[in-house]
Amino acid sequence: MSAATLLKQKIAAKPLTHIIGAHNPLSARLAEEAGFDGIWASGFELSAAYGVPDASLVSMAQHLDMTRAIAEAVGVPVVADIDTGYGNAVNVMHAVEKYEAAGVAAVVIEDKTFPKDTSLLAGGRQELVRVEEFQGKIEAAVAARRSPDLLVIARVEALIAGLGQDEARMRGESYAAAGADAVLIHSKARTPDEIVAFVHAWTAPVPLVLVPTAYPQLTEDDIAALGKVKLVIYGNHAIRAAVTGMEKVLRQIRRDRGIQNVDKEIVPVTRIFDLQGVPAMKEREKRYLR
Ligand code: SPV
Ligand code: MG
Repeated sequence: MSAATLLKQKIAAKPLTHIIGAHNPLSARLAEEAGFDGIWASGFELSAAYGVPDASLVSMAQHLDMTRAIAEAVGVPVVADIDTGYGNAVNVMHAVEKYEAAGVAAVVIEDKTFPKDTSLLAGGRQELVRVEEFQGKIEAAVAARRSPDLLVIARVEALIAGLGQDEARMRGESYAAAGADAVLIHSKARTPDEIVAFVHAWTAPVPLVLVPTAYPQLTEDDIAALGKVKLVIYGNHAIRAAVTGMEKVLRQIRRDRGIQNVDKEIVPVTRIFDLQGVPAMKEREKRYLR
């Protein structure tokens, strides 16, 4: 079964499907092992991994390569964060063709101008494209997919841009009318009120997607109870966890002037061997090396 069909079936079968951001195959494997339904090939995480702002500086080729490597490394479906689609509707079609061929189950396209600025940055430069232009991008994405199961998710940034509930709802409805399979409504409010109000007012016949980074109080049970939301994305917790872990251990090595105390704090090298697939390689050696 294709990744797209798998994700579509999961979303249909479960009250709420949960995916989490990864920035490489290793972090994606950890997410799969932890029991997440899928992987968010996050632009923010990959930008951070490259040490650059999440502002359309990482190229499509870089993100596509990493997304393909992630999709190859895990059995759970991958949802690609393709930002603004790397340009206009023609760029979107090219991107959808390439990401679908890379094995993703869904693409998320946001209604910001290219180059974008990241959504959660205080005072970020948040400019949206015209509604008609973005409808054209959604229609282009739908036309470009080979499988009807590849989900095209339209991301509304109107609340992020401070344009209010009416603008956000109008945009979401317009994108659903243009053929989006789901609408991601993003918010940087520190409490869930803004998102809860949006969800309550939502009447279009497509499900919603939430990214509760800024309002972590809203649990999966809370989200499921809202109805209408079928997918939750945890945007950047893997890269933040990685920084937390690395900072602690690297600083301790400098403090201790040696690695004598950190071994008990970190996984053994054998754990990394397992995550790399060394046991499977050894099986191959046994069978074929002569
Ligand atoms: C990402 O993880 O790249 C996202 C989510 O798009 S956010 O960073 O909140 O915009
Ligand atoms: Mg992103």
